[in-house]
Amino acid sequence: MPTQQNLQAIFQSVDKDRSGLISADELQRALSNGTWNPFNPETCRLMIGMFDSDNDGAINFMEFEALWKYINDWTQCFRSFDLDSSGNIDKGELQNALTRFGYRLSDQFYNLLMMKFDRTHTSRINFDDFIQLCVVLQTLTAAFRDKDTDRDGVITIRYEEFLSMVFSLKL
Ligand SMILES: [Ca+2]
Ligand SMILES: [Ca+2]
Ligand SMILES: [Ca+2]
Repeated sequence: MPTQQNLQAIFQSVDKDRSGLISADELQRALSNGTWNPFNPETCRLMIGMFDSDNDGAINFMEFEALWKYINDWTQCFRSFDLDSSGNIDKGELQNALTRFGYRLSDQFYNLLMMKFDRTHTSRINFDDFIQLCVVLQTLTAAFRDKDTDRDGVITIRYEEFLSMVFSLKL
C-alpha cells in the first residue's frame, strides 16, 4: 500500500483540472486495462458510485483512499486469476475465478457472460470489463438473495416488484 504522501501525489496526478475532486473522466484517463483501448467508462461510473460517500458525483481525497485500495485489490485478484499471464481472462479462467468466489453457474451462462462483457470481441475479458462483470454479478446476486428468503434459488415476484428491484440497483 502506498503511504499517505504517495497517495496524495497519485490523487493530484489523477485530478488533472486541480479541482480537488476526481471525476469519472479523470479516473478513466488515469486507469489502464493493459491495452490501448480506453478504460471502460461504465466501470469508472460504477466505482465512483460505490465510493462517493457524500454523493456529489466525484471522488475527494478521503473517498479516493478507499477507491484506490479497491482498484489495487482488483489488480491483485485479476493477476491471480490470469493463470497463463496473458493479461486477460479467458472463459476457463473466468469459470475458475467465479467458482472461487462461490458462484455456481452453468456453462451456458458463462458463454452469455463472455458475450456480454468481452467488449473487445476477442473471447477474452480485460481488467476493466472483469471488474464491471464482477460488480454487476455481485449486485444482481445480492438483490436476488434479498428476495430469496428461504434460500432455494427460486423467487416469485410481481411485475412492479421486479421493476422496483431493477430500478433501485446502483448499476
Ligand atoms: Ca478534477
Ligand atoms: Ca464525493
Ligand atoms: Ca489469461
